[in-house]
Amino acid sequence: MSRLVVVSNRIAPVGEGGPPQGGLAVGVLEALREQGGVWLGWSGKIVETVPDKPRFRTFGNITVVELDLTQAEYDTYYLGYANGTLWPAFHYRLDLMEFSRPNLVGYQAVNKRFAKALEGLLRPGDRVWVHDYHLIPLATELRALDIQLKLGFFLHTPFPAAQVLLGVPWHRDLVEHLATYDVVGFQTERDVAGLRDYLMVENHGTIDQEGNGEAFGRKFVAKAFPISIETAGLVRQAADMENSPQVKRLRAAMRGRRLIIGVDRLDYSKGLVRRIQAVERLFEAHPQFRSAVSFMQIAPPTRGELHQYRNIRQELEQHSGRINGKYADYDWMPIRYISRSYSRRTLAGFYRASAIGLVTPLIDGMNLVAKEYVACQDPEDPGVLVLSCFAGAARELDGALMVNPYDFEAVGDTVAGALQMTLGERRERHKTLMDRLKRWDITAWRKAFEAALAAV
Ligand code: ADQ
Repeated sequence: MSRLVVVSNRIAPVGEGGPPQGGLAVGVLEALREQGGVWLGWSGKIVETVPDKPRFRTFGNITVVELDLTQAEYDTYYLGYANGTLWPAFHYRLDLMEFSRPNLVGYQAVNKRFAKALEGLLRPGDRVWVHDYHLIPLATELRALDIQLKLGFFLHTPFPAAQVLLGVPWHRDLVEHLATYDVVGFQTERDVAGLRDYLMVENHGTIDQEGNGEAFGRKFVAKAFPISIETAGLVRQAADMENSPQVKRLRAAMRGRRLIIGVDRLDYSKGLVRRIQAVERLFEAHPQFRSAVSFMQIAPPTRGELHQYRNIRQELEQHSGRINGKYADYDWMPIRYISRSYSRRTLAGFYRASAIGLVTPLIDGMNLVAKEYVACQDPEDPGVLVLSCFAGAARELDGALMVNPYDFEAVGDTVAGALQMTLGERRERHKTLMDRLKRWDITAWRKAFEAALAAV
């Protein structure tokens, strides 16, 4: 059987009893265990000089290959280009995008080094599956080494509209790299359309309605494969956590009040300030909910070295402080803003204990929190998902209450409506959502991608 070779910036802990893992890790590990294979990525370590050879570890039929980065590589490839140029641009924030030639050079050099490390590991018949914006040029580097294996790529972020992509210097190279893969997977049709429009506007090629692409003299397949969650596992975990000490403590702290929950990485794409303003609107325009509900936002910091991330926390603290100052009572706190992280198990219990899941990114590739919130509900008494129409997940989760996150007043009013929804409607919506998540879980996602790669 041919092996699967997965390449991503970071590798999830494999077989070492590490922290419980999220959707992608579960899906990828399941595929690797079934077929045997290799997972290559950055170790997370920064070293003075990189060793001549990558480190190998073997767990049954899976080989994990770890590469270290130098400080300069981390600064240019990871912080500079991947997270300082591509992440903001792909999330429609050209105003936050920074670009420098040394960062681009560093990004290309690390991709070249990843390709070199792979070269010695690949065997005839292997299928290579590359993940995310850190590694877009990898196909070009592998082809330059005369590797003729099937190469697939999956983009976890949105792919922006043509007008936005045109703002990224060297955009043509990026798209040419993408077209070098055999299969380019996106989260939604919106993202496929972004690539299609760009190729048309710039006169580089076409993608037909079936996803067959032709550009820069190459043929490829570009399709939507919406990532999902390990639905069955989460359903069990949330039920198991119902009577856990953590959930009991949370319920005791709520003292019979209902909970609205938000869970995100602290990122400007997640719409956190407007979300807090929506909660302010809820308490302002719907006073019956004062003292009756609280909003808990869990948002541990990420990418703290980048200045674009430094002010978000402060801004959130200011808004929460102001709203708490305005509405709090001696026995009630309207907003709890928590910047530590919790295990996936604990989060599953917290989701189940929450009447509303408030997921309002300004734009998001998919947003797995939305799907996880739904899977963790008690089907007999489910909570309501309030979801941004700009999350990739909105395309599938039509049982949610859809909102425009920029209209925070409407979001606040929608939350008020959700808090008053009848049990019958909540059950009906939850059933619609669960039908989708049971049919299309993480296994279905990765099998669809693998089938597309096998078919080329
Ligand atoms: P993220 O931007 O990290 O992922 P998201 O999909 O919401 O966004 O979360 C990924 C995982 O991290 C989920 O399993 C979630 O539970 C977990 N997570 C998020 N916030 C957390 C927190 N505060 N504490 C603990 N765990 C937390 C990127 C893209 C998304 C896309 C995913 C997967 O930006 O659009 O859905 O990849 O493709």
